Amino acid sequence: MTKSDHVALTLSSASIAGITGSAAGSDEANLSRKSLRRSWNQLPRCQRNLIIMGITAFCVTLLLFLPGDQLISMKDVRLKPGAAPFHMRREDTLQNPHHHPNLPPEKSEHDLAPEISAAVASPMTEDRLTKQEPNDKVPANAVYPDGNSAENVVKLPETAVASNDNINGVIDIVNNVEQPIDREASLDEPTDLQAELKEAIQHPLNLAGESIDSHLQKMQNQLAKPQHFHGATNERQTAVVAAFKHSWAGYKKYAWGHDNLKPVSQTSHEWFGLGLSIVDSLDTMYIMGLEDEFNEARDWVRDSLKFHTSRDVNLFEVTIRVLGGLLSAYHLSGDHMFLAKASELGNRLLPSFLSPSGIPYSDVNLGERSAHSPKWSPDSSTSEVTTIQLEFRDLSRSTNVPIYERVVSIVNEKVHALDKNHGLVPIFINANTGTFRNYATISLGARGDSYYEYLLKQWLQTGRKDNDNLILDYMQAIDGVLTQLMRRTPRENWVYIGELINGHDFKPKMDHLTCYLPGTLLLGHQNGMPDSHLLLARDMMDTCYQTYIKQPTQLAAEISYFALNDKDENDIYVKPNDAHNLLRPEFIESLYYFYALTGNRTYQDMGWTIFQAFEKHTKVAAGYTSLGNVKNTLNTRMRDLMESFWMSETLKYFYLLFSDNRKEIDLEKWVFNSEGHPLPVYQQ
Ligand code: DMJ
Repeated sequence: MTKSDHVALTLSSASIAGITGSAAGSDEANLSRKSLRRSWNQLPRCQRNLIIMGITAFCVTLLLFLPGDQLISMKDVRLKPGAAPFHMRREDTLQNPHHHPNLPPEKSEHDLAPEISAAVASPMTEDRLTKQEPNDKVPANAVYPDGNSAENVVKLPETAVASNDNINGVIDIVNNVEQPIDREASLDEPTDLQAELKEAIQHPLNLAGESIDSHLQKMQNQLAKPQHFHGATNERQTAVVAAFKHSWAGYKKYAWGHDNLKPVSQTSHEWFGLGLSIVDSLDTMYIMGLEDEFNEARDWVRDSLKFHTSRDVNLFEVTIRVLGGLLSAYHLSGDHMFLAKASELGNRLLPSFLSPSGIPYSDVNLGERSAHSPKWSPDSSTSEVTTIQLEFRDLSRSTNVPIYERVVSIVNEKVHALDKNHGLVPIFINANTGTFRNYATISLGARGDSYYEYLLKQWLQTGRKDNDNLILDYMQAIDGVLTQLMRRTPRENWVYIGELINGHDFKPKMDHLTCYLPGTLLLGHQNGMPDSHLLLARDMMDTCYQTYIKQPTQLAAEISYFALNDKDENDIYVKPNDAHNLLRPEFIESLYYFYALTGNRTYQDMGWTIFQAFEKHTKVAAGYTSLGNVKNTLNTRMRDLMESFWMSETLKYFYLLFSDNRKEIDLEKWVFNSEGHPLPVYQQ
């Protein structure tokens, strides 16, 4: 018997037994098998070849007639070359991490130890999280490595990932992969999308072919209902409300209708000419129960907020501050005037998406309705093009007009398909070519930060879908943070996140902006992300707090550096040019998440220390000012600017951090955009 005969016999036997399913019939089966084989062998070779070709042709025809979605689902399970640590097992791709809020059910606490192999103990004391139920599963001595093996650090679900080639192919064919609102629309030709875009741009006062007002009128019973807040309930909250009122009074007196207040010179500062401080503060006032202030701001928005001036604005900044501010005010107050304004603004921002690649241009002229790359560079910032999705999606969901969500979903897919460094992205991307800039820095600070934030938050906003690229990219990125960017200082073991200059040279520098990460990591962990995320979150909280309390003013500098070895005098230090403080919110935001998700009041106390430092060093007669130097209490060099995020974010997060009700904003139902504006979570 030849080798091929043996194979044929074995296969045939198995299949016949399978079909008959009966041991009693095995003799009969043997006979018929033998006679079949004999007849087959008696056929001339050319006839046998013809039969084989016929069967092959039949199979190919069958494949061609399979429904399209079956073919795509077959594509999904193809390997992505070199995509470790993802390994292929189809059944694992169906596992939603949300269903496993801590460890997978089959794992005990003991099993955690090898998974987060031994390294240096965290300086974070365990009692910080002791009151929190879900986090209690983490052993008190749990540590995680700062070595170089991704697999040892984070166990991602073993997952099938479509290859970049596949994804590009799908995009080319259907123009848009992710279309949660209207799957039919995703099958449009690219020209239909362009036509729809142009229609919205040409008629900014329309929604879906009719006036915004009549469109919203028809949606009456789908519009948001007002939310109720009680106002301050304790001394700390009352102090924050007083700080807000002081800021607002100065702004009102010296800068009303302008973007920002210059509280030292008592003048105004213009950036986009959109009354940024008013729009950015609406939801803070609503949450704080400041009814009079909210109403005067509301009237200004209704009567004076105009978008038709010919002026370049930054797509990202206007999206997170103005579009996000209007949408949040709408969802909290139920006043659809805010939604109408948001719709007009959304239409006027759309020209940014008329780039050859679909990656938006950074600058858009709201009046002329045209867009372009920044004057100083051909590239957009990566964090900017990936931090507009929550807002545009919410606009689509709120108005039932899909175009806004469609354009930002295309950005998601394009960025997803690009090659990354262990899930980490370069900080510049070109809107014409749709590719990252070669050798650009990798950073969790400026120009990179909220790319990672919005991966998680978009996934939360859309109902935490199984096997979603957003959450897979997020997990891979945090794996990259752990293996490529995280280090500890030599003496005090402070954990920090450095940068990769040119994409590979490690620099021990961390922007204050990066201090948003611990809060985001904890939010992710609460929603099923691995325990290594929690451990990093806790260690980073410690470090970020140190960047405040190590300074004589107890205020953090814009940028901190970390010792690489014993030769550096201090483990954490600040260079003279980086010693400014812009009243930024990121660390307060993280404190808020830690309190809201654990109930541990230690975080409130940490926040109170910092709040008092702001009161002491940044408060002036007309508001609160940024500082030029946090390193010397006698020479803080006031910089004379109160950015809108002070009232939008910093004071809002302080207020919520000090709340007696840690669920004053329920994080199961709301997701904060990058400017601190809560937007509703959708079920899908
Ligand atoms: C804010 O405008 C937003 O938080 C943004 O994402 C980052 N920078 C500022 C606050 O620092």
